[in-house]
Amino acid sequence: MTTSLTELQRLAEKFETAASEIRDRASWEALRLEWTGRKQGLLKSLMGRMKDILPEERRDYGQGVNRLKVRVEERLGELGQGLADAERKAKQGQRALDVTLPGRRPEIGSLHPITVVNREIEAIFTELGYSVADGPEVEDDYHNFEALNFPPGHPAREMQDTLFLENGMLLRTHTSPVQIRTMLARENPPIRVICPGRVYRNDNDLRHSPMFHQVEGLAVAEGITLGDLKGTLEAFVKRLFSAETGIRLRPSFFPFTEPSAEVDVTCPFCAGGGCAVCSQTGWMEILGSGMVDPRVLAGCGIDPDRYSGFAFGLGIDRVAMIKFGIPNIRMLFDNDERLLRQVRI
Ligand code: 2NM
Repeated sequence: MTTSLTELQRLAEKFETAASEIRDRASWEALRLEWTGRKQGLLKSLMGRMKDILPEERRDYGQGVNRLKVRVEERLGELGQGLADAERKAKQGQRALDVTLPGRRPEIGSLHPITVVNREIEAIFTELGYSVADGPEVEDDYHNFEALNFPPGHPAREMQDTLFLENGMLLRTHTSPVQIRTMLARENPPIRVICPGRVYRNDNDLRHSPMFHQVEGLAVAEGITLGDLKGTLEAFVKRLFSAETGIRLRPSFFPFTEPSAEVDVTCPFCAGGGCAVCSQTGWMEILGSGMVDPRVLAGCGIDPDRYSGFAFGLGIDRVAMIKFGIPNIRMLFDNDERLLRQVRI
């Protein structure tokens, strides 16, 4: 045998050894490139040597290179197929569904304390025959102040309390404008409505958040008295806190009610005995209320000589803090899951 044929023989054996050692895609790819690479592949350069071979040996040499090429391609194909099969099997193994494993329990969310209290309040008043209304959070001066009998220079209208927008509108400072809109829209009393929602004030410290939640209630009909207000609020707080809860009314002032009263409830923590939460007074202030001022009724097209009404308002956030023992209003708006997890209904 000539040198070049011996050389081919030696290379073929080298290939077989290398091929038998292939275990993974990377070494297979390296071997494939080494042998069949279009530019630098061994087979290519063996072909290129043809012109240096003695003319009488060319035929044998050519055939030898060709046989080697066929063998290399066949073996690489075989190995490649084997690797692909193994890869597919491994993937299927990963995806396999083990039906004997226990199911994954879905994470159950909880309602925000404000939502819980809001729903409770809506349920109580719906049972008492009230409907629930809502309205815009961006309001105008008329619905937020003027219709509620705020005089032009009233301090509550000032910048330090109200958040004004650049277009002359404002963020409602209470939900009373919804009650005004309700009175304006209805043909005639009786009206019984509560208006829960977000309200805004230019206040931001440990006890105040610039956005908070209110519910206001309104009842207008013939012959409504302060006694109706008192009985309604008493029934309400007994449902909201407990049957033992009592109320007391203290004279107060609001531009939109006359007379007006602050409403205290017996402290839900000490049942009126006095504790740290109620500063030893036995009472907690939670509501503002009063008989709707005749000027407000008249402004909404309701004859104050025929109809009277009471109204009240309370902060939902404050009630949620009391009911769930939340010490800081900020905790209501931090979205810390640890707080949300503790509120279970
Ligand atoms: C309160 C306290 C007292 C109130 C009055 C009205 C309306 F529109 F009828 F005049 N709505 N809400 C009212 C009365 C609200 O919140 C502390």
